[in-house]
Amino acid sequence: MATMQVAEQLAAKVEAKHRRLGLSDNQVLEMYWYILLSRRLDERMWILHRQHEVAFHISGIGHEGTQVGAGFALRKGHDWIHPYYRDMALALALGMTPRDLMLALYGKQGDPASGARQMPAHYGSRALKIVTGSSPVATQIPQASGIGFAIKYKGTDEVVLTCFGEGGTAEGDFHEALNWAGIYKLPVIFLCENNQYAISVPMHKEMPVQNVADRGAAYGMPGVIVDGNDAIEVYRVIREAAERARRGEGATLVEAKTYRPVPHSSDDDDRTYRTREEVEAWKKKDPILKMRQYLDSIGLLDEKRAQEYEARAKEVVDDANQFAKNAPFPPAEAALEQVWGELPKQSTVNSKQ
Ligand SMILES: Cc1ncc(C[n+]2csc(CCOP(=O)(O)OP(=O)(O)O)c2C)c(N)n1
Ligand SMILES: [Mg+2]
Repeated sequence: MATMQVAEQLAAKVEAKHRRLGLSDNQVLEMYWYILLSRRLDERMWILHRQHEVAFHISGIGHEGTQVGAGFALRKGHDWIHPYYRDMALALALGMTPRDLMLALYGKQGDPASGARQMPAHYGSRALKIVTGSSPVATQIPQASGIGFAIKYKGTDEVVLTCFGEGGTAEGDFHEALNWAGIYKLPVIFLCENNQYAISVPMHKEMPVQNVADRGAAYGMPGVIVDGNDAIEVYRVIREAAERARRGEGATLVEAKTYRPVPHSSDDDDRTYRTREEVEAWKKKDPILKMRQYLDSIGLLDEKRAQEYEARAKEVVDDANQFAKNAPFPPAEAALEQVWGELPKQSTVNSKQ
C-alpha cells in the first residue's frame, strides 16, 4: 500500500501542473511561502490595529493566490507594477520586505513607499518599479496605460501590470485606460481582483454584466476569467498575457474571481451586508488551503514541513513588527521634503525658515 502511494505520488509529480508550466519545485514552494507569509503578516496587522498600535489596516486576505500567481509571472524589478491597496502579497512576491511593509503601517522613517507620508497599503518601491498609487479608486489604471505607452514608445521589452477591484471597473478611469490600451495595443496587463464587493455594494449593483472580463471585447482585447484562489492558474494566465504583450499584440484584461473573507478595512463591519454562511463557504476555497492540498498531493509539503514554514513565517513577522515598532518617526520637517521645489514662505514646520 505504502509503495502504491509513493508510486502514485511520483507519477503525479512527473505530471505536476507547475512543472508543465516551467515552474520548478522550489519555485512552487516559494509561491506557497509568499502566500503564507502575506497571510500571517496581514493577520498581525489586524491585531496591531485592534491593539491601537496602528491607525488603519486594509487587508489582502483571500487575494494572496491571485497576487502571488501574478507576481511570479513577471520579472522582478524589470516589469512595472501599478498595484492597489490589497496587493500586499504581490508587493512581497516582487521583493518588498515585511520590514518595509511594517514601516509603512506604523508610519515610520524608512518606509520606502512614501517616507511615511501616505496611508499604509500604498505599496511602492522605486528600485522594484512598483509605482505607489493614489487613494481614489482606479486612478492607477490610466497611469498604467501611460506607462504602457512609454514602454511602446521606447521599444523596450517591459510590460506593466496594474491591479484593481471589480468596483473600480465602474469608474471612468477604467474605461479610458482600456480604450487607450486597446487602440494602441499597449503592453499592459489589467488584473481585476474580483472579490464580489465594493465595500458593502455587491457586484450585481456595481455592473450590468456578469463578468468583468466581458468588458474586454469592447476595447478590442481578450478578457480572461481565472480562479483567483488558484495561484498556479493565475500564474499561467498572467504569463500568457505578458508574452502576448511582449509580442506586440497588446493588452489583456484578466479577471481573477476571488473573495475577501474579512471586512473591507479595519473600519468596516461586514456583518451589516453579508451572511456568515456566505463567508464560511468561501473560506473553504481559501488560496492557502488550495496550494497546500496541491503540494501535499504531489508529495512536496507534508505536515512537518508545513509547520516549519509556519514557524519561519512567525519569526519573520515578529522581526518586522519589532523593527517597525522600534523605528523612529520621521522628523517633523521631513513632511515638506519632496513636496515643493522651494518651501513656501509661510511654512513653519521647517525650523530653518
Ligand atoms: C473615487 C473613489 N470613490 C470611492 C472611494 C471609497 N472607496 C475606497 S475602496 C472602495 C471600494 C472599491 O471596491 P473594489 O474596486 O471592488 O475593490 P475592493 O476594495 O473590493 O478590493 C471605495 C468605494 C475611493 N477611495 N475613491
Ligand atoms: Mg471588490
